[in-house]
Parts: sequence; C-alpha cells; structure tokens
Amino acid sequence: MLLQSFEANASSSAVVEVLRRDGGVIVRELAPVGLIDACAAALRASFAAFDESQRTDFSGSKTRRCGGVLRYAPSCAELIAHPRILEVADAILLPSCAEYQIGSTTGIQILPGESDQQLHRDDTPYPLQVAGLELQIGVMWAFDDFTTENGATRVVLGSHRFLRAWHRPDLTGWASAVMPKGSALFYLGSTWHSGGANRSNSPRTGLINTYCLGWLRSEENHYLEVPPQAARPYTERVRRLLGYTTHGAGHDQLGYYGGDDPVWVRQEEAEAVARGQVPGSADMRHLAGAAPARG
Ligand SMILES: O=C(O)CCC(=O)C(=O)O
Repeated sequence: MLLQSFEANASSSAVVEVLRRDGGVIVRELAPVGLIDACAAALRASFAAFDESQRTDFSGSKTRRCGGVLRYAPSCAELIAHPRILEVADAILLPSCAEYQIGSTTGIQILPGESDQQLHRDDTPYPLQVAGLELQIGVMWAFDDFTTENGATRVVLGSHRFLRAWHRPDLTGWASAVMPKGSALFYLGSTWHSGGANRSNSPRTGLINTYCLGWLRSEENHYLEVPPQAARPYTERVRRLLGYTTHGAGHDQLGYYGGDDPVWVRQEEAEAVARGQVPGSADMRHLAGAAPARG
C-alpha cells in the first residue's frame, strides 16, 4: 500500500479527506528548502549534544532526539504555525475543542545502522478512546529526502480505525513515507507508525510536531520548555499554540491566569508598544488594543 501524496498547492480539504480515510497523507515540498535548511541548522547543536543516557528502547540505539525546539530554534515556528498545517489541524481538531495546542516538538535524527522503531500510536498517553474522536495529529517535516533506505517514517494505513480495546491491529502492512526534503507527512494520533531502519550511509533528520485538543494536557510542558521570556518574541498565534491562552469561556474556562487570559501576553506587550519598544508589528498593535478575553 502507498501513502497518498499531494503537491503543495493541493487544497487542504482534499488533504484532510485522505487523512481521515487513510490515517496518513503527504504534502510534497510544502516548505522551501532554504527554510528547512535554516531549521536543520538551528537543531544541529542540540543533536550533537544529545545525551546518550536518554536513549530508550523506544527511541532507538542510533537515534538522536531533541525537544522543546521553540526555545532555541525560532525558525521552526514557521513550520509549526505553517498556515497549511494549521488548516488541516483546524479541520481535524476544532470540531472537538475551542482551540488546540502544540503537544510536542521533537527533532529526530536516525543515524545509519538504526533498526525499525516499534510501531506505536501517539495518543496512548491519554486513557481515552472514542471512535471518531481524534485527540491529536502529528506532522513530520522531512529535513532530508526520506527514502525506504534511510528510515522514512512507516505508517500503517487505516490503523486509526483499530480501537485499542477490542481490535487486534494488523501491523504487517505499513507504507513508507517516501518524500522529498521540505515535505510534510500528516498522521492522526490514532494511526500506528514509527521511524524506519536506516540502511543508508547518512542520517535521516526530521521534525515531528504534534497538535492536541486544547482541553488535554500537552505532552511537552511548554511553560518550562519555552517559558514566558522565551515565548514573548513569537507571534500571538504561536504563543497561543504553546498554551499561553485560555480554553473555553466562563465557567468552562481552562488555563486562566489571575482569572483572565494569561496577562503577560497582553499587558506586557501593550506596555512595550506604548513605550515604542516594539515598533511596527501588527500583531503587537492588535494586542495593545485588545481587551482580555473573558467568559
Ligand atoms: O522518526 C520517525 O520517522 C518517527 C518517530 C516516531 O514516531 C516517534 O519517535 O514517536
């Protein structure tokens, strides 16, 4: 079985339809190579500094990982908040929440000699399974050409329809996410997938960003990984994706700070704009004028 792929200009609704049907789909060359190279360069030091003691059976014996990328790799925000990625996330997640958030951001570099990672689904931290309710989606950005030789992500097509409790998954029929550098593989949180064996002579590098319903706990703790000082330079959209916002309104509000939307997003920046310290940013001006959201 083959993963269906689309050209970058395909409509998001076509991509979403295949994602819902197959559990995974590729959009080819969605980001320019220049941006991908900048992101790869920004992660290089973290991969090099990978702490070997963090290796687990799950992560593999020849795979390097780095998380919390928005703390040290601002260029990755362009991938994380890429409008086409968010259009797909909107379609899958917004029917079940008011606003979704980043679950995790993980650079993954599979080195030559690595074997197949165990197939898994990403939504298993949540002890909840309701047919048709997707808790999260994942997006793997290819920083290199992904090939069957160098460890392209393996996806078990249709496996999002296996309900954990009573369907025994058939994991034998996976497809490789073969895709050129700059492409994005979308997969549902309920889709079985894994990294592939790297039988080539070069590393295979990618960045997986997950997005989960706004009322769930995010997998990564963004308030520690990207604390307010580090989050401040990002756009409001990215900060909201990091969880610096509320979910819901009134009695159903989650994540409030002092009873409101987290104030540092608004007050501190409004003050900075008033002092003329953050000139020319439409985003900042909008914040300066905005009243805190209240339910
Ligand atoms: O590296 C890959 O292609 C997938 C890795 C993965 O799914 C994971 O580590 O959760």
